[in-house]
Amino acid sequence: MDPWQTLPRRAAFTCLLLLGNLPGQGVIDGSGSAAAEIAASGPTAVAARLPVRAKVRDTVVELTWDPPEGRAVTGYRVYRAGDDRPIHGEKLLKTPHFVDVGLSPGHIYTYRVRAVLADGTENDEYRPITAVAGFGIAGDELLQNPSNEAPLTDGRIPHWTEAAGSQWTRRESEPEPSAGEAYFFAPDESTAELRQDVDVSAYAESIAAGRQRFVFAGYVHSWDQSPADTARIVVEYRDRDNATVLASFDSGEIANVTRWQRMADVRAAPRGTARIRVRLISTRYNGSNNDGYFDGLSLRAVAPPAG
Ligand SMILES: [Ca+2]
Ligand SMILES: [Ca+2]
Repeated sequence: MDPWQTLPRRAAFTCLLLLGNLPGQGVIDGSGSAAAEIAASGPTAVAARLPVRAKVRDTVVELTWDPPEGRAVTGYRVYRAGDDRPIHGEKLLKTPHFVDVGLSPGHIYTYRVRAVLADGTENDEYRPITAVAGFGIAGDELLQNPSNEAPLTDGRIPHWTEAAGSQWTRRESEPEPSAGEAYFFAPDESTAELRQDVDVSAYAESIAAGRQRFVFAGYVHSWDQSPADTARIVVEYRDRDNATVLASFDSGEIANVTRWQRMADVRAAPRGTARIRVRLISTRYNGSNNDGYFDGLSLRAVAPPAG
């Protein structure tokens, strides 16, 4: 029997990997072990998940998928990320097809498809798909720790570099996060900057051809005071030597004291782009705290529309 099948679902296990030499096969220098926490989450954890296809137009995304094999399906539901209710209301979709309309060009939409089985449960076998209306299908998230959800490491935010200020941290309330449990915040600095460089050399060929787009999105918020502190995001497309900025998006200083304000940028990477730097800059104009906040960041490559 496949040993993985015997693990209870939705439970965590410690997996111990032992390295050593087999008799007569001295290929490993020494021996050792490593432990890692893994989670058992049923067959989908080990089987390839089913694809969802998308055609992307300016204000419309058309989704299609195949029924799961060997299962009786009574219908389907399609969700947008962050929504608890299906886009199409309570009525099940009877065919593996859905058209989402009235979208905003340049906005990012992530869809989750669920097959509803005969017993009424939802089958989570389909891979989520992310589309940028008007541009195409977006790839995997390229930023590490993009929403500041990872625990601090030695008091620092993992995967981000403090370019100015040394107290960047996770803030969890007042205001509530835009996404998840926490957001980016530099408490006591007058000017603070946090940055992350993303290596995009994997896209060198399409960048050289001038046809590789990337989409950036993020949210900013400020504390309600006057004048208010500001949040600014700069996204720089930099060359191989990391010396020249070939193109950039600059939100300018934003002081939105009432809600998380979304900003987004879709652009073709200039030829020669080798990395993309995301810079979070907060500036204090009032009080002791620097209250420019950042959350829900995203940087993804965009594949051209299919068909
Ligand atoms: Ca967050
Ligand atoms: Ca302040």
